[in-house]
Amino acid sequence: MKMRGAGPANDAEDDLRRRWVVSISAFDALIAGDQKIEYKDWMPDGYRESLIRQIAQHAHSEIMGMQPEAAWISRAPSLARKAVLIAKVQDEAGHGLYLYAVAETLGARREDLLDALHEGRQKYLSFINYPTLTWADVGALAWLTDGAAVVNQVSLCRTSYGPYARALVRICREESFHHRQGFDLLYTLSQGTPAQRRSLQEAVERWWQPALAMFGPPDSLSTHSASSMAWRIKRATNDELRQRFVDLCVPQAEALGVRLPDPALRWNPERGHHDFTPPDYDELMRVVAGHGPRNKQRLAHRRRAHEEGAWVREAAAAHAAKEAAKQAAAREIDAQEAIAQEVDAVEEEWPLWEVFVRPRRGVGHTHAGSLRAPDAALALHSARDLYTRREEGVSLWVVPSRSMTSSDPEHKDAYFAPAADKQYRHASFFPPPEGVEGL
Ligand code: FAQ
Repeated sequence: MKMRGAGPANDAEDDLRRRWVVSISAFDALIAGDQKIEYKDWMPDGYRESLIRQIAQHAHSEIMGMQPEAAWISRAPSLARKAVLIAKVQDEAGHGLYLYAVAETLGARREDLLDALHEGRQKYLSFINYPTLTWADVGALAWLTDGAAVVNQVSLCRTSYGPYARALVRICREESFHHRQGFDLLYTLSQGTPAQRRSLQEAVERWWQPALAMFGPPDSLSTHSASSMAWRIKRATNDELRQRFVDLCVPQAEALGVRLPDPALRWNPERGHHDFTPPDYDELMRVVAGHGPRNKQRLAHRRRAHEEGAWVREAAAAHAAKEAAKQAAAREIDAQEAIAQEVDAVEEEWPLWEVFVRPRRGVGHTHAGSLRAPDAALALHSARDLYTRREEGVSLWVVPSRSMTSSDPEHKDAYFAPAADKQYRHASFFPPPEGVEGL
């Protein structure tokens, strides 16, 4: 029963609350049933914000991640390696684009996300702030950090947000090429000279820790893992993924003949996993805070690239506006054609007839007007009702309008203007002699 005094405001609040309960139950049921949430679905604000945060950082990492390798494109030791590196760097730009587009489905604006990156308000993964000192670093970076990215992102392919999951399936397919070509590069070095093998070992030593740190802080210190796991944004914790990565790397390192730089690294038969030294989180936090060896250069380069690319964005926007105007004009023409087609259809079923009435015997039929009718008999009936209701005529003609040919209004002058040079056509041109009549 409704309480006395419960006004419209309370009704509206109740309704809102009821709808919210229905929405959150539907959302919880989808998550519990391991179903995907799509962008039109209702979702809690926290879920949306957490996704935007993670996806934006992921996108930033992809486009920032182009830099350590792009520096080696001009120095690649063969055309084949150069082509592969170009393709990889281009893929990373592409991954950034897929991911910014996913963040946009959640209501984020790409310009805002890029501003946040450029102003240091949003993070990107710390490994990007380390230098690629030698060609072997290019291989180690790809083998280890792309390897870590694959481990993380294969798990994220099952994330609960549909557009993110679908983008990740595509990204993972490309990342496995990145990972593989890195291993191939290192394998080639491992078969080379002692100096090449040395550079391989040194590069792996430089990249092992940054790769381990890609999985984030330990679970006990992770800010977002609990909520992200509950919402199934993340499908495995930071430590679970890190362990998976180490277990995969050990046999690959053996194939490369390279030593992973961790004295504590060994197989633990009881756990069925390798024990290893976790990454140095103080260092991770230092680098994330902007004090890594390349933070300043990477961000400065990124800002410069963004500024230098402004004309491309402006040109693309101008082109898009022009195309939109063209399409609007085409739509207008389409609309006109649709009207014309409609008119044609009416014309087919209910053609137009011209009505001529003879007012009395002995005079010609004169045009009285037009009407629509499906056939001649009905046109005649209608013409009688319309034009001779008051005994205006003694005879009627109905003629299909389309059977009539008329002069073109544009030819009015040529057809009808009195020809000044043909006055002789008028009788008045020939004045009769005085006194002559009857002419
Ligand atoms: N560096 O509470 P958690 C690629 C931040 S790149 C910097 O555990 P969460 C291209 C974290 O964001 C691969 N920051 O956070 C490439 C959070 O900061 P916030 C890109 C880090 O989100 C490859 C705070 O610490 N892949 O493929 C790092 O639950 C090779 C607390 O951490 C992805 O981004 C770090 N290492 O878990 C190019 C995967 N770790 O937001 C060239 C998607 C943590 O509170 C060569 N992301 N932080 O300010 C994820 O899976 C997650 O976001 C984690 C972090 C696992 C990174």
